[in-house]
Amino acid sequence: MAIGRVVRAIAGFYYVEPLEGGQPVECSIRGKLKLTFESLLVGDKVEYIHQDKGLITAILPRESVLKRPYIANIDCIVLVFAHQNPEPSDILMAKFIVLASASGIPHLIVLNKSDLVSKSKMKHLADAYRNFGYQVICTSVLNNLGKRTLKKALDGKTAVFAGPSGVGKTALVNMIAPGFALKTGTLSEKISRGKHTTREVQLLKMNATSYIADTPGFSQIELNAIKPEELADYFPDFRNYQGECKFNTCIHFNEPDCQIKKAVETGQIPGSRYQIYIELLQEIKKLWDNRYR
Ligand SMILES: Nc1nc2c(ncn2[C@@H]2O[C@H](COP(=O)(O)OP(=O)(O)OP(=O)(O)O)[C@@H](O)[C@H]2O)c(=O)[nH]1
Ligand SMILES: [Mg+2]
Ligand SMILES: [Zn+2]
Repeated sequence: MAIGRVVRAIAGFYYVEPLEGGQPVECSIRGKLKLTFESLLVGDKVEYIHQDKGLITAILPRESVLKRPYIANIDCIVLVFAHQNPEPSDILMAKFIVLASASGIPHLIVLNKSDLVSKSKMKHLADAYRNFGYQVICTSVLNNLGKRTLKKALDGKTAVFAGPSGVGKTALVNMIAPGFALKTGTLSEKISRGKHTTREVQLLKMNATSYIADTPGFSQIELNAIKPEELADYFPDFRNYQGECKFNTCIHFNEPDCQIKKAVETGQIPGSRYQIYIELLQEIKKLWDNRYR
């Protein structure tokens, strides 16, 4: 009996990398086990036997599950966006960040393709998100900007790279771990082929204690797991004003005596930031209204 980690899952086969390192073993799942669990995910730690064939005999308890990308036992979400090509959208970024916050898993923001914008533009975007309370690392695969900082941030962790297609998630993995030589694709290739370059979630072992998962990009984000009254909790820059509103059920929308709205009026919270909150709130409200109609 050995213990390993699922690093890939393809068509009912699971590639299990021994915890102590070495080549992944192609495994199937013991029939009896199949009846007792919903799904086996990349990232899961398992017991397996490897005789002539590999067979997974038990799944170790999960520490965490991320729904999108679907992966287990992650302790850091790296939200990757590009300074340009594709242009970053505040709304899309906010949605990614809200989902990551709601998962309870620590997360940080990487702003890639820094070489495509001026230094001041790069700093402007990064500082905006830093001021909201997020950790931000600017990177460029072209000139290795941020390489050391990113490596250090991920050391000893199992991190997943998530973000829209074409922002350079795979290119960043290659920058940190050139040995894997993963396939990247230009934006125009992605558009003309209508598909993403990375097609599956794959966990890569960096060293004895660090893993990185590369994942396919996505930009359709449904916030249906978020309740309207929870949303403000995922805006760390709102935290100072929360709990001070007249109604303790305040969602900072139409209510009177709202401290968040007051902070917007006095300029402590930028109006543009509040607008993003409202846009997300309305989307979530619509989802909930449809659900309970
Ligand atoms: N100028 C510049 N181009 C970059 C940088 N990083 C990645 N690219 C390019 O951006 C394109 C997309 O990179 P990928 O790594 O395939 O993007 P991805 O996020 O993995 O995309 P999916 O796998 O489709 O989700 C490629 O042509 C890369 O060469 C960067 O820092 N600067
Ligand atoms: Mg990719
Ligand atoms: Zn309020």
